[in-house]
Amino acid sequence: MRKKIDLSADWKFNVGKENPTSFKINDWLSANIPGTIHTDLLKHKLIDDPFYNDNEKRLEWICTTDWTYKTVFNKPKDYSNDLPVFLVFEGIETIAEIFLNSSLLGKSENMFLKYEFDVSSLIKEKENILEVNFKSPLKYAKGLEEKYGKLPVALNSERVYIRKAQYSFGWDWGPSFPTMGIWRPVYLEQRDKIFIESFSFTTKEINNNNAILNVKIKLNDKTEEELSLEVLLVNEEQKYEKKINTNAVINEIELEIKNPKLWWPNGEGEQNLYNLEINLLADDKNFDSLKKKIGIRTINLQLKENNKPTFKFLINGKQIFAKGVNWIPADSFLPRVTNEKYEGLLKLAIYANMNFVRVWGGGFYENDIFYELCDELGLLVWQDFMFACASYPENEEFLENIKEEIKQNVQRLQYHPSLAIWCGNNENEWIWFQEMKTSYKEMPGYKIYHDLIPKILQELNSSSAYWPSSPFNSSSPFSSDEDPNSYTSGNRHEWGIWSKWIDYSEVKNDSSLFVTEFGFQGPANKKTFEKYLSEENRNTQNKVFEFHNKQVEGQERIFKFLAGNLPVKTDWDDFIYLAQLNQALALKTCLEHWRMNWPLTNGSIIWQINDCWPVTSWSIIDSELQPKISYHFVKNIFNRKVISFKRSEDQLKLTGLNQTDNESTFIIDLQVYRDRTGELISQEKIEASLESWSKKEIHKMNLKDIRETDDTTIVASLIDNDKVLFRNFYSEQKWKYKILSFPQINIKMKDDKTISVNTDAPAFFVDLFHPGYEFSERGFILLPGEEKELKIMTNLNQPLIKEEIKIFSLNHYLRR
Ligand code: BMA
Repeated sequence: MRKKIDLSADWKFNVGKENPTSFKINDWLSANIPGTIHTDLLKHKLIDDPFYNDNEKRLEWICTTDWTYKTVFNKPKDYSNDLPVFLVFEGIETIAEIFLNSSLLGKSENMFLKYEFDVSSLIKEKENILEVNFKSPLKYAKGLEEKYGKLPVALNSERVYIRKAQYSFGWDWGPSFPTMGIWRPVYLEQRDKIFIESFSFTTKEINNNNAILNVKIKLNDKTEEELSLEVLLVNEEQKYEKKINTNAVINEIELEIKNPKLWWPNGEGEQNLYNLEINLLADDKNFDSLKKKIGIRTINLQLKENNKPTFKFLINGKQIFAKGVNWIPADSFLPRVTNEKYEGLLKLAIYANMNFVRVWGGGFYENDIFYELCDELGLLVWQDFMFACASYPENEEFLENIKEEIKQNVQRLQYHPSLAIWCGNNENEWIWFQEMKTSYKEMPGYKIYHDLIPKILQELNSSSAYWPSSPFNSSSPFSSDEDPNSYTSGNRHEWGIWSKWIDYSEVKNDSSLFVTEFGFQGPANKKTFEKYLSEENRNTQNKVFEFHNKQVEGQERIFKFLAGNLPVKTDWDDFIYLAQLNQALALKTCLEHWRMNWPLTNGSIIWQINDCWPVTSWSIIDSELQPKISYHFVKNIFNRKVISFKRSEDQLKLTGLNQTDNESTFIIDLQVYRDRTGELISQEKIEASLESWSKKEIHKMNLKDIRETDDTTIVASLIDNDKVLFRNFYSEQKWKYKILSFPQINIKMKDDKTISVNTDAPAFFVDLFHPGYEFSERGFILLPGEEKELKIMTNLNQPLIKEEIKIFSLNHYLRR
């Protein structure tokens, strides 16, 4: 059996050999492992908070300096002298030499690799000195760029020469902190002479309530003696086992399961998991064992339907509409991301009716906890390999390095039921095609995604789909279109809107088959910014505030689109509310268009769910884990049943979409309001029956019949069990031109967990702000006669005083 001893205690750090600054530490200082140099310096108050104001500017020296980490440990007493001892680093960021008792064990050159050293001949009983000497990643990458030549790369160019999370060099939403450190656990491990080196698990097929499963087990070596391998699969009700005798290195075991409990993504069924246990036995001795949670499910990416291109996922043979988000690293300093933070963010995705999350290629292969949570919660994972927005080197050394990276990470993640698709990279082909105006086949790095990765995936028995890049167009047989970001086939990134300065209303012309990126910026929440910006910087055209938006002309776009749609106000609180509201309206408009464009469109994945620091970005949840207004709009439009208005000539049509497995009666309360007076002009109740997975026109209105349409807002509520399940609206006039009546909004304290609100006139996009408390909904439409309950989301020991709540609504800015 394995004996694992954690080595994260008692580390110290100091400046390393090369130090271009005058910075000195007299005594070795305590370090946190896993950790980074930045967080260790911060812990000792040797630097100011890197996220505060523009402190980033003054911290570059940290990454041009070398650093040394060391610890002293004793050999574990119960380790046998007859078996090897391994020293395992699950992650080193990035360029380092590792010494044990002054002997060089090896070098690390890839942050995405696990490094393992046989230290049997070097380890002493007592006082082993382990030292890790970090070299500047910037100098390393620059050195290789000088040697091999500059490649066409977006953002910092030398980053492509180092296997380190690419966002750490700075991105259009993230600061540049290319940090160093032992960023994942380090431990000693002793194993028996024969052990399980790796395994894979796949669902080969499911038919007639029978599942055929395949487990592949690789041992580290072959043996003379006969061993047996036992595979157990257990859930609360079922238990399956199979045992084989073996002395081979590679072993394959097939299991047939009757009436399996299938794993489904969120909204489609339960997330049934089984405990998989593999035991390697000889007579009565257990040499090694492994335990994982697996799920039984098949995943297919369908690219063709009725001889036309499509892009849709079938889970256990059943279609889904992919509703999801792009995920970026949850901090600039990865070891700080707690399990609670992962859980908080992913649960928010589920709460917003999502079923998909894309791990974007400029970050890192996420921690195990991320995929375990996705399995448990039902979030399908689109997993990029870690290459983004660039051409990549193709020299032998580089290719060898990434081969091991691909192998290790595929082996680590392959078995998760949530893992739906592997993707070669983010935007490399598309950027090449746009910038170089030639075929992406000429792009340096091409063979990584079109040859090397697919081969390794096949060798390693991965059952998930593979797609070379996002976006990518498989062109033939449907067309000879060479643009990787095309409507003709494959998936798309919609960045005309926002990045190319096009307004979100133009989404109506987008006929993407599947959208893996689109987005719209909004500022972080007021409390979040106020924690990281000193008072004099809380101003919409302040340099330090703009420094917390990393896109070139990001802030300019916010103002342009605000001016196009909503009133422009530059006072701090007003600006944050209105800019967040505009982001919310933008995402709602786009998502609604693609949902209603089903079955041509089969998925829309928002750029981006989270942030790695306090910033104005495309995220829908800020770095303090506080949802922006957009988050609530997304949650609403990702409902499985929606209703949508569309104007065609003089008619206004209301269409229903039922993406549930049951036929459903849509009960709709349709109310027409006069804007200036807030008067209810008409109210109708509409009922329609919609088959499972169908869409149909429910109601038609003649616009000519509505007088003064420019002074009118129509609100349609989908009623379920006497509650509003979903609400939508139509306004002929742009919001910015409207004049709205001023509502009297009242807040009542219900109990210590709930408040309620009501109004005497229609109130649009109500948001309640309290300096201490958060509420369960933001940006909602409140109609007269309604009593809307909101949950208090924060646990504070002091009572909530309702007079401290500031009420925002669009009516406040558009009053007569
Ligand atoms: C796409 C992404 C990211 C980027 C985002 C916003 O290009 O893949 O690289 O952050 O758009 O510009």
